[in-house]
Amino acid sequence: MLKKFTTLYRYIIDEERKSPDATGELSDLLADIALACKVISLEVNRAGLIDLMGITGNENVHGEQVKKLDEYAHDTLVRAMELSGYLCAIASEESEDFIPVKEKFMGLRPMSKYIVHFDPLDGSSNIDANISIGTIFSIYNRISKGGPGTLEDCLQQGIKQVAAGYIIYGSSTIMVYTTGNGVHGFTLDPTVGEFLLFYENIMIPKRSKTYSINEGNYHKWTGGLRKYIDELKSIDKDKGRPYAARYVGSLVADFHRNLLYGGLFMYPGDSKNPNGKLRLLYEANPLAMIVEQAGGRATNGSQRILEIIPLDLHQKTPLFIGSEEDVLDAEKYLK
Ligand code: P6P
Repeated sequence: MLKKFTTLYRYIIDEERKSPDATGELSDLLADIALACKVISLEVNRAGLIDLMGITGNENVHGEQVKKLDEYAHDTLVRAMELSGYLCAIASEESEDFIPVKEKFMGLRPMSKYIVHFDPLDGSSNIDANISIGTIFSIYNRISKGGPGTLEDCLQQGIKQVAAGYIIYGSSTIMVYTTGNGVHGFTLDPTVGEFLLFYENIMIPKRSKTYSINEGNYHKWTGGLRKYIDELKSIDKDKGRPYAARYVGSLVADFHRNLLYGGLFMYPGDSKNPNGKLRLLYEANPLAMIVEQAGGRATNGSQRILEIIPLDLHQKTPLFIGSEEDVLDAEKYLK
C-alpha cells in the first residue's frame, strides 16, 4: 500500500520509533547520506552539460576545479559523513586505506559509533552514455571502544551490517535501503527536493525469467557455469525457458531491475580473475543484505556472501544474487 507523501525522513523516524533502544543516530546518519546523494545527483544530472558549458581541463567557467564525478561523489560523501559526527571511520572504493574520522569531528557525538563503506559512484564509466549509475553504502557498529576507528572496525562480516542501501541516478533518482526491517524504496521529487516513499517492503520474486551476466567472458567460465547459461537459453516450457538476457553493465541498474521484477545477476570468477571483479565490502555485502531482506539469495557460488570473513578492504568476490530459486539452480551447476 503506497503511503501518500511519506518522506524518507518521516519514514526513517517512524522506523526508529519501532526500536525501543534507538537513539536516533542511525536515522540521522541515513538522512545525512540521503542529503549527500541529492547533491551528487545534481552533478550527475548535469554531467552531460559540463562539457557544453565550455569547461576545459580541470577548471569550469567559474574557475572552480572540476573533478571526475566519482572523485566528486567520494569527496561529497566524506565531507557529509565527517560533519555528521556519527562515524569513527569511512572506507571508500576511491580510497586505498580507510579514513579515520578526525578527532575534531568526533566531539560532536558521544561515541561516533558507526563506520560506513561506500562505493561513491559505481559504474561511473557509463555516465557519458547516460546509463544509470549509483552510490552504494554499508553501515556497521564500531567494534573498537573509542577514538578514531580502526581497520578491525572496517573488516566485519556482512551479517553484522546495521543498514545498507543504494541510490540509483537514472531517469529519476531513487534510494533503496534496509535497516533489517524490510527493504523500502524512495523516489526523489526534484520539485520539493524530498525522497518520497514509492515502495514499502520490496520483495523479489522467488523465481524469475531474466539473467544478467557478461557473456563476453563465456570462454573463461567453468564448464558448470557454461552448461547452466546454455540451459537458460534453451527451450524448456516447463522451466519458463529461454530466460531473457538483461545486462546494463552497471551493477546498481542491473540489481535494481532484478529486485523489482525478479532476476539473477552473476559476476562469476573465471580463469583470468578467480574472484571476479566486484568488491565484497561496498558492493556485494550491501546488496546481499538488501536482497536477503527482500526474500532473495546472495552467494559466491557456494558460500553466503554475508558470511564471508573480509581480510582486505578491497577484496573481490564472485557474486550470484537475486531470485532465490534461480541462485540455488546456479549453485547446483557450479558444484
Ligand atoms: P563488465 C561497472 O564498471 C562495474 O563495476 C559494475 O557496475 C558492473 O556490474 C560491472 O563493472 C560490469 O563489468 O566486466 O561486465 O564490464
